[in-house]
Amino acid sequence: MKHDRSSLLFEKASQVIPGGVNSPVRAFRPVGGNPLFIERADGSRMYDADGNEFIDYVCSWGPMIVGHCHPRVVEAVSAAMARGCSFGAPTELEVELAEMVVEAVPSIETVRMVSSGTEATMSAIRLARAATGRDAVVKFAGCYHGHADSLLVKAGSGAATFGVPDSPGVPADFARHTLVAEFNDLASVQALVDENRGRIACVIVEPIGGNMGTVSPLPGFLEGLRAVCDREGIVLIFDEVMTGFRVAYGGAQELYGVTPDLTTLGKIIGGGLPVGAFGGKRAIMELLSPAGGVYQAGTLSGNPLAMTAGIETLRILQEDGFYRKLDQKSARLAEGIAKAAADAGCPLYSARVGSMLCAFFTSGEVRDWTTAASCDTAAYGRYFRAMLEQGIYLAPSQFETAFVSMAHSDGDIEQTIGAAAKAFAGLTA
Ligand code: HOZ
Repeated sequence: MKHDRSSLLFEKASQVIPGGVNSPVRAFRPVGGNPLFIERADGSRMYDADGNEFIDYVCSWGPMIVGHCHPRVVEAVSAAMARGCSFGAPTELEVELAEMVVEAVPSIETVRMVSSGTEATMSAIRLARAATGRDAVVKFAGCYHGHADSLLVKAGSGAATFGVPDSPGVPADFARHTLVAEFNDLASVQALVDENRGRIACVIVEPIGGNMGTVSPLPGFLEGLRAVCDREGIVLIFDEVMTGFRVAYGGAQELYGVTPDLTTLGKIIGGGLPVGAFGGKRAIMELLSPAGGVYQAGTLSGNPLAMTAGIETLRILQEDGFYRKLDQKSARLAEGIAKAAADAGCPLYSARVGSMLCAFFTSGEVRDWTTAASCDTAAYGRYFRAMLEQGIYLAPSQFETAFVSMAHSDGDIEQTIGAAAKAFAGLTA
């Protein structure tokens, strides 16, 4: 497979863009080689600048749940575009998407739109601090909540991949307000609460870890967080930027039946356009300006194109059996990959929640950052390259999630399992 044009573009990009990419996770450094430059996508497929075709399991890191360029989304956004891209004034579209979100997500009574997941988590934490009059934040090692200062502590995703879970540039004075617990370990949360009584504003968690690979919450973990927060007057924030409308229409909180005080959203609710949102209990949300004094703002918040893409995507998700069918496809894929690895004698832990998947290169169970970090990342790199050469586009890091979309056909899934079997055979040869 030729990558000449992508290589040339990367060389040019590196002259004018730091590291040649606009988000670190796009670089291929952890797996070797240069990033591919994408020209277009359609359904389950992406096409790069050299004309190579790939079955795409990155799905723009989650948003493309109905597949790329779904005709209904394209048509709706094109029509919205003709009416104007941005007004800096309210539109009916914002009300419509907000109503859909309030209806869908159990904990959300009111919601505010922003332009990215980072803005959503940053703003939710500010609200939690205002609501409690406390400063400290509890997060979990390996969870990633965007790149706001107080959240780049023991962070997952690119921060973990590139070995900077605690980013330079974050003042120690900010970082000292962030306390780190272990995912799936309630005792570690209780210990922090005991040591910091009356100081903790919020616990923020990805209810399904998606930025250290895919890590399920153990039974009782989310319920336990809810109980600790209730006991101590702490605001519980579910970061559902990745899981919202992904693992169920109402997100992980619907799937597990645990209700946070605040929820952050992004990715799918923008249908592939830049969107984030945060919402929750009315009493907390009403602290936001101009209803209250907590300031938060954005020129492109509630952008009409993004609202339109989100609304149309959510309408497609409401179709009968959508999540059941997506779950069946995803199960076939995860089971097929696990079997292929076992047949080849390749140690693999195949994790899946709904259409979120991860092939961890380890023989043990992955339940937190320590077990995720013990995976054989070099083996993942070899697997990634072998898959890419066979036309399968995976995330260029062990510590990310693969996403299945409704556009992935049975044929795509069979082709992917076949490619994985060859990749595993190559690894163990
Ligand atoms: N949460 C995504 C990756 N884990 C974000 C994509 C990015 O950082 O560019």
